[in-house]
Amino acid sequence: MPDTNSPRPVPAALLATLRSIVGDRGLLTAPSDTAAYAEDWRRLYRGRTDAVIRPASTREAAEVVRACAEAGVAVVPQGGNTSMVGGAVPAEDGSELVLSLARMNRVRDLDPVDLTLTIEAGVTLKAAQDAAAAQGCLLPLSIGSEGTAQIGGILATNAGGNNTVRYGNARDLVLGLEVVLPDGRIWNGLRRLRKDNTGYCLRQLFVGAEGTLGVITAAVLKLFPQPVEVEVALCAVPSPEAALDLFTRFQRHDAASIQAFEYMSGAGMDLVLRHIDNARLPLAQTAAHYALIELATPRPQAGLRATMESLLAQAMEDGIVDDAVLAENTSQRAAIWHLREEHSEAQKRAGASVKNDVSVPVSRVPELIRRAGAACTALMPGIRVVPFGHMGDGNIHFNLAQPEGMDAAAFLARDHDIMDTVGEVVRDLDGSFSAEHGIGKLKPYMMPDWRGGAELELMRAIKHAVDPRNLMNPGKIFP
Ligand code: 2HG
Ligand code: ZN
Repeated sequence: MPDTNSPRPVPAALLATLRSIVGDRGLLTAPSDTAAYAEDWRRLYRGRTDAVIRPASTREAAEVVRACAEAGVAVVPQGGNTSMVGGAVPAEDGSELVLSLARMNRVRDLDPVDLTLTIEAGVTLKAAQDAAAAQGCLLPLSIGSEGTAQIGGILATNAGGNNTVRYGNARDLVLGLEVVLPDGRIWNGLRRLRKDNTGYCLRQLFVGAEGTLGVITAAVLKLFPQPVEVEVALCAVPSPEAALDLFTRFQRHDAASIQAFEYMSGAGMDLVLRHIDNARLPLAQTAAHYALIELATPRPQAGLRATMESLLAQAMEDGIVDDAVLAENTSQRAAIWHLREEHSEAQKRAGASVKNDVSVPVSRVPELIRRAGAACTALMPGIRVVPFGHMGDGNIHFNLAQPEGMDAAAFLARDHDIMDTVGEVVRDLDGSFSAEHGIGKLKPYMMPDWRGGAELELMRAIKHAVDPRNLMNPGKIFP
């Protein structure tokens, strides 16, 4: 076994070549500058790297990848470094270089007739949404880390988020891609066609590949008309079953207007109210379960307010909603979403947590919440069960916070036990062990069990065909 702690420095000649390609501004080598790129947001992994390379153009990125390939040095593509599974951290031995796309942050084109946005990988999701909104369009991808996460990383990891229930995942929004291949060639697939049926769909190979097949440098994304009516409600509900019933009622009434349908547990909301500044519950009292509903439409006078009010009034009469509040304006909408979006940060501040980004068929979400909760409590009495997430698409973040007072390291040492306990229930419900966060460095060990046989063999064959020397983001996805 190689000693992962003994350093394997990158050849000085390669660093000189890279500097000649990207210039001084494009190469960070001081440990104080590179450290933040070598550690993940959750602080599960701390790697080491001799340099962070920051190309300013596709041509520079391609030359960088070619130079690294010729030197046999592996590259870790990195966007906003917001991975929940350590998908963008370099190895501990310092043998890999980080390729940051942050300086490739231009909007190349926005066409409001074609409803397409051609954009470079380093643009943050928030900046991309704003660019679309400035032209009366909607880029319907929304995740908690959108101010930091970048388009390249979002596509490489096939991010999901809050609007999947209506618009699908990141891969459903991609029409075209530009990719630097592991040998430094550029594949320009930046086509903005709604129909293009020409053999294997290569762009979908790179979406969700987590940077193991190449570096996404630009993309063409689908846009939609900007909604003119938006309604957001926060509901206290008596049970996960009631939340599901509520979702079904909205779906039957007008599925096309559901922009998001999120579930939160009382435990998660309590952590947000305790740890997050400006978090205030706009309901009379706390509850054991909550649902957040967002309806939106580009149709004028669609009457979404009336829809929301009448469905919620009926739901209260039927006992599936205990209390509800409707946002009156944009800032109230943002305040309600703040309670949901700060769940990850609140859990981080509350101590160690083990995350299970899982999905099951939507109809089985309540059973997942109950059974996995009971199983985790049986495994570790006092464990704090904090499920929340995208109920409308079946993706629940079945997160567990350490028991109060327990040593964080002792809790984290049990992470596989906890993940396997949740995994057993998920498997029984025909679900997936990774719904939207991907595999990264955290979950490769689960791949043989969940995706073994022909599926994993095919993935390995593709990896070998595209990156035979394993120089693109090694150590991710594959065990
Ligand atoms: C979310 O939905 C993110 O907020 C993060 O996917 C979930 O912290 C998590 O587990
Ligand atoms: Zn999520």
